[in-house]
Order: sequence, then structure tokens, then C-alpha cells
Amino acid sequence: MAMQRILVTGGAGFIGCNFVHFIMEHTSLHVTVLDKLTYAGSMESLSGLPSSRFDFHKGDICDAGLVDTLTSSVDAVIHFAAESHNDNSLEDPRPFLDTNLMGTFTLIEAARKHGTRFHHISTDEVYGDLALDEPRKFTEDSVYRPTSPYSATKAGSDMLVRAWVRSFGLKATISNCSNNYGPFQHVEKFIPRQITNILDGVRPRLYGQGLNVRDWIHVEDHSSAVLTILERGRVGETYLIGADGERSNREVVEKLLSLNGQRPDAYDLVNDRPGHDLRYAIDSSKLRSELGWTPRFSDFDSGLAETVKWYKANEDWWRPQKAVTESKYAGQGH
Ligand code: NAD
Ligand code: TDX
Repeated sequence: MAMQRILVTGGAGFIGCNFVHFIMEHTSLHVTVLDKLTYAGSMESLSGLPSSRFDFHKGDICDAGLVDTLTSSVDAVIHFAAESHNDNSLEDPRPFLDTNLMGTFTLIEAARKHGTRFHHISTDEVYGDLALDEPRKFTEDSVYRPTSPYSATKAGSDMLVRAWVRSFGLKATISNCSNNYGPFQHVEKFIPRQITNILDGVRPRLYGQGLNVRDWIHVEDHSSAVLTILERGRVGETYLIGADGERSNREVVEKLLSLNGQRPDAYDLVNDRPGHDLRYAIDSSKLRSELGWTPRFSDFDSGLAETVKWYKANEDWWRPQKAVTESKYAGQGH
């Protein structure tokens, strides 16, 4: 029977809400969101959705009773919910263990019990980092070498899902994606922080020397890749998602400054992140050749320009988070 109803965890967060909007536009699926509405979740990111195809439950993915009830009435669970910010994981790792490990455990137990298809959203950070001049990129066969409390808990959650596939026949797929950018991303993250700093007349802040490299993908391309895996991915498989968007942090900030009519060197270098991963890079050949996926945003600079426009037009959405986020960073010397 074709899929009709899905449960999206973390659907009020950055990537989850973009995925929900994408599903509304590109499918006829009914979506139930389960989200705790932590500091990172916002109901405003889900406004305007049709009530005939969408419902929302505020709750914790560690709540086994709630998770069991919601899982029993859907055909698939798409699991985005997580504590997602590396800097926070260095200040206070505990919520990362609770949500990323125990939350994932709670969900896969329910999916196993009800025989529900499960898709686990993960990150390229589970593979550690690469040297700047290394020709190699991450593939599905790369060794797990997480370096931060955040990436260690994401790696652990991937391992739980793999074990449940092998030991219990869980009908799961996993995707590991590179750094996302686009609308509705919290101002604690690199690109929105620098865009909103520039809009506030504050100089962007680069950690260390700004030489670290991230492999940027537009969040809409992440959504289309996840839908492709849900529809055509092979159960038990892992797919890496990336759009060949490698840029140093310095290059990104220089571009953001130019897009806003400022000198490209009008930034400050601040304290580095402890254990800061140097470079991530994804080889997404498996997803492209096996499932025929291609990204729509192949030009990072125009995707970035669109994102700047979105933050300019949506100050009401990000403004309430800005001061509290910056005061947290000030306490960390960032
Ligand atoms: P986010 O922090 O913006 O959103 C996380 C959402 O999960 C929030 O709405 C929050 O309220 C919710 N949540 C947190 N704890 C919860 C709990 N215990 N129960 C229920 N809901 C809870 O994160 P994001 O950037 O959208 O990331 C989503 C997923 O994608 C995560 O699994 C992350 O590891 C993964 N990922 C992110 C990126 C990226 O660049 N942001 C890249 C690759 C993978
Ligand atoms: O102010 C800043 N200055 C700066 O130079 C901030 C906030 C970040 N940085 C650097 C650190 C990283 O090299 O920018 C890069 C990107 O930083 P983040 O936005 O914090 O992302 P990162 O640590 O790379 O992790 C992100 O991508 C992978 C997401 O937060 C994770 O959830 C995802 O798994």
C-alpha cells in the first residue's frame, strides 16, 4: 500500500520545517509533527499549513507512551529531532545524550514494534574531519570518527539504527548530510548569525583564522534528497547527501559582506572552537547514481543571496532570538 501518513520529529526546527513545507508542496502525504519546542523550535516556522493535511504535537521524543501512540498511526517516521549545535554541546553535553541517543532509541523501539518504515537524519560530522588538501571526500564507507559531544551522539544514534536493522529487521534508512543553509535557520548557526550581525551593523565573527571548510547544501535540496530516499531508497542502506558546495568560512563571510555592500575584510577573528573540525566534504555519487537525485541549487552564491533576502524580509521571525544568542556567545568569547 502506498504511504499516506508520516510522522516528522523535530518538524519545528530548521531542516524539519523546511521538509514539512516541501512535503506539503510536492506530495499529498498527511504530516504529523512531534516537537518539544526547545529554544530551537518555532511554531511560526510552520504557519499557514492546511489543517486537513497537518497536525502538531508538542512533546518529547523520549516520551515512550506518546511516541508509541503517534508511531502506531503512521506509515513512516522521518526523524529530524536533535540537539544540533556543536557550541552548545561543548558547554552542556547532557541534553545531547538525552535527545540524540535516548530519543532515537525510543523512536526505533516504537517503529520496530509497529513495523513502521523509519528514516534517520544524520550528519557528515560522524566521519570526523579531513585535511584541507586531502583529495578524498566522505563516502558511505568512511570510518566513524566523531570529535565533538554533538557528533559523538549523532554517531551513536546512527549505530543504534544500524543495530536495530540487523538485529530486529527495522525497516530503516539513514542519510548523512553536509552543512545546510536557507530560510528558518536559527541565528546561532554560522550563516544566519553573520547575516543578522551585518544587518545589525555588527562585524561578522570568524572562529580561529576562518580557514575551516564546510560543504554547503541548500536545505530544499536536503528535503528533496530525503523524499527520494523515502520513496526509492533500499532498506538498511545509508546515503550521503551533498551538493559539492565546499567553501572556507572566510570565503562565505567575504561573500556575505559584498552582498550587503560592505568591504569584504570587515570581519573580526575571534576565539576558535575547541576541537574545531577542519574540513567536511561529501561524495554523494551513490545517491545520484542509484536513486537519480540531483540538487536544484547548484550555485551556492545565488542560494546565499536568496537566503540574505529571506533574513531581510523576515526580521520578525529571527529578532526574538538574536540578543539572547549573542549574549551566550559573548560568554564563550565568540
Ligand atoms: P534544529 O536545532 O534547528 O531543530 C531541532 C528541532 O528538534 C527543534 O525544533 C527542537 O525543538 C526539536 N527537538 C529537540 N529536542 C527534542 C526532543 N527531545 N523531542 C522532540 N523534539 C525535539 O536542528 P536542524 O539544524 O534542523 O537539524 C535537524 C536534523 O538534521 C538533526 O538531526 C541534525 O543532526 C541533522 N543535520 C543538520 C545539519 C545542519 O546543517 N543543520 C546537517 C546535517 C544533519
Ligand atoms: O560565529 C561563528 N563563526 C564561525 O566561524 C559560528 C557560529 C561558526 N563559525 C564556524 C564554525 C564552523 O567551522 O562556521 C562553521 C559552521 O558552524 P556551525 O553553523 O556552528 O555549523 P557546524 O559546526 O559545521 O555544524 C553544522 O553542520 C553539521 C550543524 O550545526 C550541525 O547540526 C550539522 O550536523
